[in-house]
Amino acid sequence: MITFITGNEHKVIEAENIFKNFDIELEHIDLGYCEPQGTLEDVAKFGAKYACRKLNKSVIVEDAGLFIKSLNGFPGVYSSYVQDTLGNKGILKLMNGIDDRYAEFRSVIGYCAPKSEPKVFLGRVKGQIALEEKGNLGFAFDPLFYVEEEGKTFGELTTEEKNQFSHRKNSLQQFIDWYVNQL
Ligand code: ITT
Ligand code: NA
Repeated sequence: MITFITGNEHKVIEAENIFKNFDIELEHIDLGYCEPQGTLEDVAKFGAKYACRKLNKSVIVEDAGLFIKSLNGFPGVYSSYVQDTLGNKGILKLMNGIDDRYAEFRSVIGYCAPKSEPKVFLGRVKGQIALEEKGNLGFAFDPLFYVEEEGKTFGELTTEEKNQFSHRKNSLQQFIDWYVNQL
């Protein structure tokens, strides 16, 4: 069994939906830990090791962010803070008049097992910052994140649809491939 440490219910729903296709049992605990300042990888490694040692269980944590090219990667590692302060409206204001709207979501899964060191798995997905928020099916930045191939924002995709190709799907799939292989 693997324990997913997160305070974000939406992540849990997406992860459960991905794990159900594999023979891996997932439980969820909201441990609440202090995140160090650093890259997504640093945060995921730290969190996984901390939770693993604390619970003496195999755990995964995830650190994610939205990286906007024309803003030099902002909000990036500050995504959580920016979502709670500027919000999507604030991002749209920053993007006002900017033509290059390329952005990507990144998700880093940190995994740690008792007596081992943590490992990380990076997933990404490419998109554009939409001109306005669209859809209410997702969470946080989802209504802003437009995917050309779908002709829709993440906010307009169901969990099933988002899970076909999202940053979280990509990082979790890499983790699962590795995990299943080392069993
Ligand atoms: P944890 O407890 O797992 O850390 P969190 O919500 O703080 O949950 P992150 O730090 O990984 O998650 O995420 C940074 C921000 O990016 C935060 O505001 C998230 O809501 C947002 N975010 C992460 N994944 C997202 C997704 O798939 N769609 C939209 N927004 C997302
Ligand atoms: Na977080």
